[in-house]
Amino acid sequence: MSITDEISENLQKGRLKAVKELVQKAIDEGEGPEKILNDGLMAGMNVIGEKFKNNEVYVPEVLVAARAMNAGVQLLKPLLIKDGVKAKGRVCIGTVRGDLHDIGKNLVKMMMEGKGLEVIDLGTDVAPEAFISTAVENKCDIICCSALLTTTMGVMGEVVECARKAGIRDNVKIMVGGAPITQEFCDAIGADCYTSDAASAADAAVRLCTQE
Ligand code: B1M
Repeated sequence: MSITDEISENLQKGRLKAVKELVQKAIDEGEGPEKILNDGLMAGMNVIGEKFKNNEVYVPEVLVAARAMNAGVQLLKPLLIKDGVKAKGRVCIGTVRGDLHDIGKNLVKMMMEGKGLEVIDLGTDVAPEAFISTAVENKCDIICCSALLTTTMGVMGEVVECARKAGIRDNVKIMVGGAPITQEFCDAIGADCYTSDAASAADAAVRLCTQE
């Protein structure tokens, strides 16, 4: 079994200590951080997600797997973020109102910081008004919204509408993402950019901040 498969297996069992040890071992052996993230941690979390959907595991098992995932991600963080990169722009990010999923949002934040963007993290369960007031107060170039639930993705449309009502729609870009989000949805709510994963989100954000 490859080391990334071992990481995935242990993450699925919520074995935080083993996941940390294996991630560190993979790093020490020279495995790339993106490969450890994608083939190890995220692969394991996808299996848990499928089992959750099929009622083969329940919230407590998902939570311990999420804890193990976070522990592994923390070890990868310094490798995914390059030091000393000059800020290319400022964004605020959050998971929308009613939604507590933050692992993907945290990955997007990490990748954006790695590309030299200044990121204001609003956390989870963020009201549309909070995105707007933060963007205004901090002169953000982009508002980034994450949603993992079909029941909360509609809040992204409210963020776009709130930005319009506040008169800042022409000054701020709005990026959306998360498992249920699609390009069609992004177009339908009038957001500016959809990306399916954290690395593409960071690339797109740099493009949006540097193009005038
Ligand atoms: Co939840 N949950 N959950 N959950 N959970 C899902 C999302 C679900 C798909 C599981 C399933 O049924 N298969 C399902 C949603 C169904 C639906 O709406 N269609 C679900 C449900 C139903 C629920 C509850 C309602 C369960 C309940 O209580 N009955 C509940 C809701 C709580 C709430 O939010 N109000 C709930 C709770 C939880 C936990 C708390 C137990 C835990 C969250 C812990 C945490 O985040 N701290 C949890 C988890 C872990 C999951 C799964 C298993 C994994 C999510 C995850 O972290 N994936 C998930 C199943 C799945 O997705 N396979 C599931 C790893 C992460 C890296 O991926 O977040 O997709 P993701 O991020 C990706 C991309 O989407 C993208 O980049 C990331 C990686 O490159 N991305 C962006 C994300 N945001 C972006 C923003 C961007 C661009 C890209 O631009 C701004």
